[in-house]
Amino acid sequence: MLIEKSRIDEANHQLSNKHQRQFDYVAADVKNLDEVIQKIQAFNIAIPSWALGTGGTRFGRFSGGGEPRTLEEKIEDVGAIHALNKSSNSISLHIPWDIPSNADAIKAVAAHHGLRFDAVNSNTFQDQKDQSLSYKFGSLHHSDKAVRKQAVEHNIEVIKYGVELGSNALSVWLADGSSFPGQLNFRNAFQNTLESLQEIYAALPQDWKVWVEYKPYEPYFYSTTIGDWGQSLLLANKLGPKASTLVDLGHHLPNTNIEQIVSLLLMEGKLAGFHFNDSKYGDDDLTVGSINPYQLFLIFNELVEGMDARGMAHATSIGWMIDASHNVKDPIEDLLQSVEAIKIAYAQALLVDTAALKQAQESNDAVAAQEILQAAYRTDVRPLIAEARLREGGALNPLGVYRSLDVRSNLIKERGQNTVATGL
Ligand code: PSV
Ligand code: MN
Ligand code: MN
Repeated sequence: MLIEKSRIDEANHQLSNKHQRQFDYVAADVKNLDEVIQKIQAFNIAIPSWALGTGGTRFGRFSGGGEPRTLEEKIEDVGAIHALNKSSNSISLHIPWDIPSNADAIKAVAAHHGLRFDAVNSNTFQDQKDQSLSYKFGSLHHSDKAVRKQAVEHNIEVIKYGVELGSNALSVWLADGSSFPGQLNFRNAFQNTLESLQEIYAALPQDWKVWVEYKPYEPYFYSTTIGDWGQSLLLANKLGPKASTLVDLGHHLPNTNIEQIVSLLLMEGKLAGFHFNDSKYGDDDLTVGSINPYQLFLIFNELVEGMDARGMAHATSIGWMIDASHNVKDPIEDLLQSVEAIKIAYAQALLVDTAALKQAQESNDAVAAQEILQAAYRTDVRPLIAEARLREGGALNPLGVYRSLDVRSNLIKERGQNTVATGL
């Protein structure tokens, strides 16, 4: 264990009076206070295994030191995050970056930290050594049936690893696309993708799901075969009830109205879940809430309203995951910030006066609608989240405890300065 519970308790004790004052102030105006706190307590966000190392750029990579060298160490890092925030109770693996050589042993390490396995991710966007056919021109959409077969088999293998670990969803992101007009026949590429996904779908265990991620560009720059939510939804509808659309916030062209997309996917029962991150330009994978927290709040407002309308449990009906990684911050600190930002947006959305908003919408009162949304958005909900963490046994100030315990320096001593976690 990287973080002793007694150290968290000591730190909480020191902050206790200040917290109580701040909590009482905001709590006085919250209707259904206990229900709100309980919902925040139940809400967890999965951590991707590839976010625990410092991300590289096209131009270089600068290790922060003490990065996890093995899957066990990645799990240990997520365990530290969860011990502090009590909101990150699962890890999402990317195969083959994270091959579990002994599933039972890996499951035991995870259980020791109170963690389970979220969706497993396949990787057909890189060639692995010993791989016979190349993905240079795509994988599931490839013009060559043999390449498609290899990629389908990889996805089926990923499902097998997931089954052993107790996961129940396969997340598929394809880099498949083209960089020049004329390079690709769009319809053939789409049909090939559909057929390949149908083969993967047929291999899903009864209680499994497949989540189809979309992205408009990168690594190819003219077309992407699953480029937007329309293409993903088309595939998901053709595949069947186990298939749905995964929304990665960074996978939209600038200024796209993501909250509207989310609302309609939810209406159709086809919202698989999220890859949370933030961005200024494209798939920047920056810390959640660091650039556009209002957009995040508006997304959560649609989620809460749409889920309540359909009677869906917020915490468990869809997949909640971070997908962020960059080369500036300590990854554990970055992930603590991202989880906090997600919970802030969620808590603010829980405070929206839905009855008043509905009335404003029905009477076309745009001024009142804005006031209602922004009253919730401008509420400082941090004491509510801290209280929920406290009730779960976490830290009032996770980042503060992480820094005061010097966790990173200890990791560097144990693992070394020039460590490289597998991932991008
Ligand atoms: C692609 O940009 C992506 O968002 C997909 O989710 C991948 O699985 C992940 O990043 C890691 O490369
Ligand atoms: Mn993603
Ligand atoms: Mn991405």
